[in-house]
Amino acid sequence: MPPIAATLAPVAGGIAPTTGHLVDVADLFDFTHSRPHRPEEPVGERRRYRTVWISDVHLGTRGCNADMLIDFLDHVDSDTMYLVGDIVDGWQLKKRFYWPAAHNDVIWRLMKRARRGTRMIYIPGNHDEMFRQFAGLDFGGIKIRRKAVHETADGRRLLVLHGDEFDAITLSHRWLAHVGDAAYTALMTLNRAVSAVRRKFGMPYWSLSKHAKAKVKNAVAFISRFEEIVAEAAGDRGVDGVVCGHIHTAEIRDIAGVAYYNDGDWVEGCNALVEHFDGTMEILNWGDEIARRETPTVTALAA
Ligand SMILES: [Mn+2]
Repeated sequence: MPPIAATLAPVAGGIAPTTGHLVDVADLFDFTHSRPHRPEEPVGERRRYRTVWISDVHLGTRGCNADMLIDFLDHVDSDTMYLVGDIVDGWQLKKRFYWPAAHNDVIWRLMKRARRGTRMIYIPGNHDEMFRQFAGLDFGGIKIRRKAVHETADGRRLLVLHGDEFDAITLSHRWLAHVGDAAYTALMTLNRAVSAVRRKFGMPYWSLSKHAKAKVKNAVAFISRFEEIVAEAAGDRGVDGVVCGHIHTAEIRDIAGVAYYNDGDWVEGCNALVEHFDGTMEILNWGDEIARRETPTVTALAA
């Protein structure tokens, strides 16, 4: 597998033909002439927001719910979009190369968005830290930054960052982060098995890991400690709030006068954080949205 940075070099010869399930990384960065493997869904009018934040997509891992994210991107549009880190999982890709066509399709849609005129800001996280070296640069219309300050429609200033900056404080030992990572990967495998069985029986998407995590006292303590530390750091910088990802737990919470927002993830929750045109913030749960769309209404049943 070539190092990720090597794939940034422009590729001569256009689109590499795709064979089988995995695709050539080469055609990842040629978006001018390429088409997605799954065509964009022709939705009449995309739902529009002022701002959308997503993070922790973990492309390059089996845990990534790329199909649900593709569905989200085909139904939702915004003036500004922040990619708040861990979009590509370089850690996992280094161990084992995994890149199905759907993962290319996600990147294709993000690049397309930038070309359509959406203001795109990408803040790499710890799993895609190899892109941090490009902070300050623009890449296909996507601005790569270490952090950003977003001004809401109602005039509040929000610090936007991934959140791994606080691992040193929230996790007393660095190796714990790696043990946590291994345990997490194992849990995700189990999560996929449960999801597959549920799909077979026509049951809606339900995250085992999300529910397991909520039941574990330590995880709950870790999450609230993380939220408090991030909010406190944002307060010290004089902003009104903070938007982050990293812990895969979507949340909107006031912490001592600082607005804490976490946009969740696309491994367990399939969440996005959105800002309406009046500055109101909301967490979207895309699994619920799909279920609602696919459930026949009472009137349709009566007809
Ligand atoms: Mn992270």
